[in-house]
Formats: sequence, C-alpha cells, structure tokens
Amino acid sequence: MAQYKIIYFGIKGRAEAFRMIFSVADVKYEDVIIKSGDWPAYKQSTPWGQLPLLEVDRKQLAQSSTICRYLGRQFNLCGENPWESAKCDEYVDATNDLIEEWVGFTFLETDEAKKAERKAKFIATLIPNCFSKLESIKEKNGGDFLVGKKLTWADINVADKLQIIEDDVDPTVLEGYPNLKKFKNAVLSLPKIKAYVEKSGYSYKGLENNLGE
Ligand SMILES: N[C@@H](CCC(=O)N[C@@H](CS)C(=O)NCC(=O)O)C(=O)O
Repeated sequence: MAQYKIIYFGIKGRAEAFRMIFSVADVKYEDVIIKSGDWPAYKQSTPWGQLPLLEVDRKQLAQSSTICRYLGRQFNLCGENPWESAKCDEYVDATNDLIEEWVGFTFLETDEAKKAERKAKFIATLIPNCFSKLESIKEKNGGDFLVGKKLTWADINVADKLQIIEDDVDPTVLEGYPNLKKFKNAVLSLPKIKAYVEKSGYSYKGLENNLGE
C-alpha cells in the first residue's frame, strides 16, 4: 500500500474533500499541518508555491481538484465509465468557479466595500445560477448521487463546497433547492464521512492567518 501524506494548513479548506475521500476508502494517510510561521520557508519547496499537496510515496502532487480526481481514480470513486468520470470533472469544475469567488471575497479581498459588494453579488447572482443548474442535475439523476448510481469523488467534493457556503455565507442558502440539500446531507451523513467530520475538529476559518505570514 502506498504511503500517503496530505500537506496543508490546519483548516478544512481545499484539503477537506481529500480527507473525506480517504475516510470513505478506509485508507490511512498522514495529515501534515504547516504552521503559518513556517509557511514562507516551506513555500519555496512546493511545486507551485501553494498548498495543499498530496505526497504519494514521497512524490508530490499539487492542485486540489487534480488531487481529488487522482484519489477518486485510486479508490474507484470515478463512476462506471469514461463518460461518468468526465461528468464528475464537469461538476467539480463548475463548482470550482463558485468557490474561487468565495475565496476571493472572503480571504483575498482587502477593500471592505468591494468585499461586501462581491459577497452581495455572490448571493444574488452566482449562487442561484449555479445551484439551480445543480438542482436540476441532481433531480434528473435521482438517487443520492450526482453521477450514476454510486458515490463518486465529485459527490464528496461538491457536498463539501455546499457545506462551506452554507456555513460561511448563509445557513439558509440551500432552502430553495430541495434536491441539492438532500444530496448534501446524504453525502455528509455517510457513516465514514460523518465519523471523520466529528473527529477532525478543523474549521473553515483561519486561512487568512496562514496567508503571507
Ligand atoms: N489552484 C490551487 C490553489 C491553491 C491555493 O490557493 N492555496 C492557498 C491556500 S488554500 C495557498 O497556498 N495560499 C498561500 C500562498 O499563496 O502563499 C489548488 O486548487 O490547489
């Protein structure tokens, strides 16, 4: 069995979906936390100057969606065929656009007026655009999952993003999207994921303390 390490800051952030995927697959990994004071020096040793990284037998893989997809392939969570696998990619990429804007106004935007303006636009326009599409995708697919009839890495990745938005932006954000809400709750209630989340203790907050120090 390969030796896996997740290297990230001490938050949920971009690594949380990997940790959930490892839990579902029942595969052990080392959770390496980089402290903010150590980050400037550590950054020099990373391939793209960013975290998270996955180490597999000492080889490094970067980019959170790439890592999630790799773990999906490794642990047979990529759907039943190339088409289902590509649909997983599509739904993850589509929701990446949303989450990058959340990262932008939450952690990177320093002008308070622009922050508020971007957050308002996020709630009024970007969320309804994305969630209404996901709602109908979920409704058409039926069952508990976004793609096919089996859990995929995309379910875990997207459910985690929905939870981030619910926790950090608006706890009622899924109210108008019953299929999506049911989907998110079903994925995050899977016994292995639930058990992981209950013991992990990581928060979404605190990333700003890890940036650029
Ligand atoms: N596209 C990259 C983005 C990674 C990223 O923005 N990482 C942030 C933390 S979530 C980071 O390393 N920030 C510290 C820095 O840029 O110095 C991914 O998805 O992995």
